[in-house]
Amino acid sequence: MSLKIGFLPAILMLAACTPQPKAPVNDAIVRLPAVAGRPGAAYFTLYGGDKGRTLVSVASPAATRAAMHDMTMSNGMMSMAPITGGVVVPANGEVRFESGGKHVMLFGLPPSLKPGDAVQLTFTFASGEKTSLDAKAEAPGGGDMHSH
Ligand SMILES: [Cu+2]
Repeated sequence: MSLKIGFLPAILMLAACTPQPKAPVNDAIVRLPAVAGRPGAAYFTLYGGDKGRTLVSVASPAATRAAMHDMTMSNGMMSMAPITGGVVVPANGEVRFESGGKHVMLFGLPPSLKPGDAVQLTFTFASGEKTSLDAKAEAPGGGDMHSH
């Protein structure tokens, strides 16, 4: 009669063992600039896979230039600095690029880009691995602390 109760924990354990996505990058979006001519920002999640990965650069054919930045707190002020030496993603770990943290600045995006458009991003890793994907352009929103 109470036999079925035993199945539930087994199912929960299976769910917790879901393997990491095979793709090194997921959930990519490009936040369009609020004012044409200002840089946009790309946000995404990096996955380390079995061995870990180090992201060394991100580029986009839609932008004249792309740069990885990180936000840091110093003396109570948020400031932005270029990321040098790559972003290390530990094996089976993940690193998120998100508003208020790490981000990729995209300079020189065409003013014709609108929300819903696809923006190609190419990620290069220290191993030589390269991957490209289409990030979805999103409308400018609050919460971006870019002062470029
Ligand atoms: Cu920036």
